[in-house]
Amino acid sequence: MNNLQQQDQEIYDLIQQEEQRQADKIRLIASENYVSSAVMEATGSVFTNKYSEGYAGKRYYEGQQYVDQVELLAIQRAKDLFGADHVNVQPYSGSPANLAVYLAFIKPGDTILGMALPHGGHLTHGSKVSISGKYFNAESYSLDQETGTLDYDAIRAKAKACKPKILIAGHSAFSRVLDFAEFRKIADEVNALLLVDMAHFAGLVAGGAHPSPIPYADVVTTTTHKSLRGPRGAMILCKEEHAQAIDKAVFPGIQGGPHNSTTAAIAVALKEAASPAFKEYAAQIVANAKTLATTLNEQGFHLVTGGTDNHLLLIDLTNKGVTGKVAAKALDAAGIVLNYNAVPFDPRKPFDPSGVRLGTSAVTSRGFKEAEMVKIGNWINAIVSAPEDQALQAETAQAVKDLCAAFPAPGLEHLSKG
Ligand code: DSN
Repeated sequence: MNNLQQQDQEIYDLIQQEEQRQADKIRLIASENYVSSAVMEATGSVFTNKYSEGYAGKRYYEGQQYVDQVELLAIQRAKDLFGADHVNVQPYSGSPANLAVYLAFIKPGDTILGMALPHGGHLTHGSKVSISGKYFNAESYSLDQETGTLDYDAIRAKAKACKPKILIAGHSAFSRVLDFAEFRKIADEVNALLLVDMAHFAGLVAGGAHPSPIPYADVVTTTTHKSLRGPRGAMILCKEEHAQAIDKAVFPGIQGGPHNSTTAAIAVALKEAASPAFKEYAAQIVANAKTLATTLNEQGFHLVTGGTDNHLLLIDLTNKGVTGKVAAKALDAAGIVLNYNAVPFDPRKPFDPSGVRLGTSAVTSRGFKEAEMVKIGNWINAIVSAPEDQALQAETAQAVKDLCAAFPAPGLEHLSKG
């Protein structure tokens, strides 16, 4: 980054510091990852200079000889990887992708039904503070208070009562596999379109470590940067009959020109995700999450749903006498980065909730396996048990740094040589 350093020392320095932070910390934010150097290079390529409103072969600007090829490659790779009829790779991220689905199929005031935000759903699935809850009649289903899991009979009853035009399955803080066949049945019973938002677990689906929603859903949205390990972007995958409606909704419905450098990087990530190594990666993400869950269970932590089937864990810290925010800040000081998170039926406010959320996609990318998960679980227990102990935090941060040095993160190998 010689040019950047010469031109803008401040931003250069901040990038160096962020690189070092990502190299030295145990990153457990469930929606984050480390992209490969190849994905990073495509993200920073000259395709950032190009405008391309429209779709391959039907653009509103000339000079698309190479952009069209990039976009078609990304689309073909996504279709092959997920077995989808049609794919749109242009959404800027997950929120515009979901908004495009609403624009394609419903009108303001129509009813949508999704998982409640405090129960693990996403803002864009109908939260009252998001456009999805302001422009549409957003109804929600909750988790069962006893088990912390989904009660499909209750979802069915809710759907029959509110008759949604779109039934949404998907989450950003739920640690179990969804029963897509059951969601399909419910959608059919109430004549709703089934939208699955697989943003969190797309990488697991790609690697065969999670059931695929593609055979069941009318439309599937996903970001590309979480477990799928690509650049910040999104895709919409759908049945052929919905292709035109989806494409029109993305452009010109809510977006202008696609971010072509992102499209190039999505194509690279999809090629990586089709490799045998990615299958191993996806399986290891789940194995790591299960080991971390077991370690934390043994230390008396209360995991919502009792454990995990995917990359994610949600811990209710109430029995530990610590709030999510206090725990998250203490852990960050100890080199373990995660986010505080509401738990189902949380009596506390979202900005200072009772829980924390953890995910294993990023640490698995740097090669951590079960043994490292046990260490992490033990460190989390020690820090959460004494959140004011700054000496312990400093000592743990050094131990975390030493461990990270032995497992160079993709793209940051030059910083982790122990
Ligand atoms: N903000 C993302 C997450 O952390 O899950 C979802 O969009």
